[in-house]
Amino acid sequence: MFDTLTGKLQKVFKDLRGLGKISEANISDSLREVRMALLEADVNYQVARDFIEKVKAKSLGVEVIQSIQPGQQIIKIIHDELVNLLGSTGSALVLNGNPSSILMVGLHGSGKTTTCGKLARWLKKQGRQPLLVAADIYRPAAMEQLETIAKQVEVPSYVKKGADDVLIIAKESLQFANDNHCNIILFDTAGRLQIDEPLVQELVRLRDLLKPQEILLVLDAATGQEAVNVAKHFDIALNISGAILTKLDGDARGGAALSFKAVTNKPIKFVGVGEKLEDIEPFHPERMAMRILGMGDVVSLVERAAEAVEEEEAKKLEEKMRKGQFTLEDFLEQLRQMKKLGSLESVLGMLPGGSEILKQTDVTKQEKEFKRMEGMICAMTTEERRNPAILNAKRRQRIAKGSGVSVTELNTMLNRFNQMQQMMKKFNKFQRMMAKMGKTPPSSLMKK
Ligand SMILES: Nc1nc2c(ncn2[C@@H]2O[C@H](COP(=O)(O)OP(=O)(O)O)[C@@H](O)[C@H]2O)c(=O)[nH]1
Ligand SMILES: [Mg+2]
Repeated sequence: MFDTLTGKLQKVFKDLRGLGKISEANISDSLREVRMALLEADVNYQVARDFIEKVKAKSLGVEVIQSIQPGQQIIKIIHDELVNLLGSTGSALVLNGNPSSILMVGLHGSGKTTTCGKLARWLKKQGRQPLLVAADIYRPAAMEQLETIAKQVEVPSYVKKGADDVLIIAKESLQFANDNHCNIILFDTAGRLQIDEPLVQELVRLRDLLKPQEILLVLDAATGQEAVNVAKHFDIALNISGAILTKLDGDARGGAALSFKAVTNKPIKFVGVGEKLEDIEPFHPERMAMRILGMGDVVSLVERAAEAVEEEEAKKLEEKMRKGQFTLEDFLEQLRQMKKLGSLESVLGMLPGGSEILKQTDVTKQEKEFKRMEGMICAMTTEERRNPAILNAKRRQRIAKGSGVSVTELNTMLNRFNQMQQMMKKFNKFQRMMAKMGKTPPSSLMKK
């Protein structure tokens, strides 16, 4: 479904993902590509333009969440706007009549008759008693088709071959429904190759007689934007209650699905995803957006981070970081080498699960080592401390002697020191992050 669109968007997202900063300049290329992808998917021009404008405005005004990359936030914004475009929330059928009636309308070949059968099957599974009514009097074959489908899905049908007035069929079917305890009547109406006045007149008369709870326009999604033009006409003529998009399993590019709501302001209620009678699904904008983007992971990541920040529960985020990237072991590894932080015991004691680790660690031995390290560093000149690269063999011998250790031990310490510097870089980043979140940086907590 919408493979080409998904492929194009994913390519854009690859570039966006690593984006470190959002500015009009550095997102405009990506947004242009998103717009091109939408247009190629046959999305209505105006709809695509509005979409990009909204995404742009939101992206530039976005509040930066520290723990995720700005580019990922833009992907989330695109997702949210896509959900809006598709209709925000799912729309259920309104079936509060006794019986309820559903008028299925649409052009020839859009999938009306098939969809009537699918919907009847679906409603039956929901515990309803549907009745299928053949209200296409112009094509005897259409009546037979509906009759066959009704048998396949095991629901009753009202088919009156040779009838020449849909209003009579409609009235009689109401009686039939009553006699057979059916509480939802699905009318399979006639189509045309193009919407025309006689068709509209007939549908209007049917509508006025039945006062249906739903007038569902069956639209072939493969016809792209053209489907939206058709929808506009049907909506003006009949005031439809929603649409069922068919053939989304085929080479539909997405244009119809993505433009329908924006153009008609009516919801898509179901989608047809195959020729078989079980191939129908209630339409969920959220799920459809996820499918189109193929980016569920990023979206939920941003959602989770945004939630945490929204709640201003920096503590939670902190814990998350510790649980996630920042394992206690990593941290401990650093702490072991960071003499300046204070007593190992006090530091570990402050960490979740730290007391457990304390039990397993030979703190005294560690602290002793810290002391020796301290001694070695003290035996260095300021210049040597600032720039260990100048430590040649002669200097090393002097320092080892001065601090009472072997040269090997000094060398080991220097190697460790090197590693420690790398670690410290990481740790500083952590501290800065904590400070930004309004938490006391660990170093000031830890200094006693
Ligand atoms: N692949 C696919 N084919 C469908 C779908 N819905 C309907 N069709 C096919 O579209 C053709 C026309 O369907 P039909 O119900 O007779 O259209 P109608 O003229 O509007 O009543 C048939 O061959 C159906 O099998 C769908 O969701 N997916
Ligand atoms: Mg038909």
